[in-house]
Amino acid sequence: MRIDVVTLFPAMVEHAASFGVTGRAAERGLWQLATWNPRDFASDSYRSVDDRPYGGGPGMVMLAEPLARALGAARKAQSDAGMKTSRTIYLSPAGAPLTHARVVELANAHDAGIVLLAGRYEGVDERLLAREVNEEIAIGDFVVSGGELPALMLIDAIVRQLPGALNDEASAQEDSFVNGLLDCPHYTRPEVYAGDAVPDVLSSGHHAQIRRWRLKASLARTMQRRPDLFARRVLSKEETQLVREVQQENEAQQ
Ligand code: 4GY
Repeated sequence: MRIDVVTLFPAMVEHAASFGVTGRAAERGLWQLATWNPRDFASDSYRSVDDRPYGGGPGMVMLAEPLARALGAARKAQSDAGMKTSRTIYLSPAGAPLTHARVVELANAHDAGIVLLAGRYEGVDERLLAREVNEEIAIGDFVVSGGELPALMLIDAIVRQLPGALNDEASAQEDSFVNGLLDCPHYTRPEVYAGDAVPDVLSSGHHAQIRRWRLKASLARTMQRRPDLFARRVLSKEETQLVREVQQENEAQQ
């Protein structure tokens, strides 16, 4: 997997990606990162990358030309490195909401290069986006100051899906969203913390009961916190029974 990021802050992306799961996966050769600074592709002596918006208003807009050159250099580098295709993704709140399913699709396209465009200021000249961007993705319904953190979040989500990236392969399969449910609660030592004990079943060693408790806790949480996710979920026979138990327990509480 190769990911190239076009950004005014290449050090921010390279540094953040060098830690933890993404850093280790790069050391293991599971993915390669390269960054491209549009400032290095500017055409004037000031190395301008932005200008005032047509129509007026606050802030600045990123110039199309340096971005087009930087994207071109990123794609050429991907092609030279043997990638069959390059897909350009722009991170913006106006994009399609990112889902775990889309992350898995991107992670499975091993020989397809990914080019991420991280914007700054008020955004990017629309003509550049129309010509050069294949897909616009939002990581949430909120606004941050630049596309770098969203790009890093997308990178982290993709890289942790690559085989060998996690020390325990099973852990990626147990995360929230993998089976359309939120993750269950987790506990570690001490067995009693601040007068609060760990649920008995988790120290019982009874694996079938532990699995059932965790599935039930995931269902209860998803119902409570994410009714939208729960509504889309097709329940197995066992899950239907567990949901019934959760509802009965909730009624008994009221
Ligand atoms: N939310 N999801 C997001 C964002 C801010 C381009 C500069 C988001 O993906 N990106 O908030 N990006 C950027 C957008 C112009 C600010």
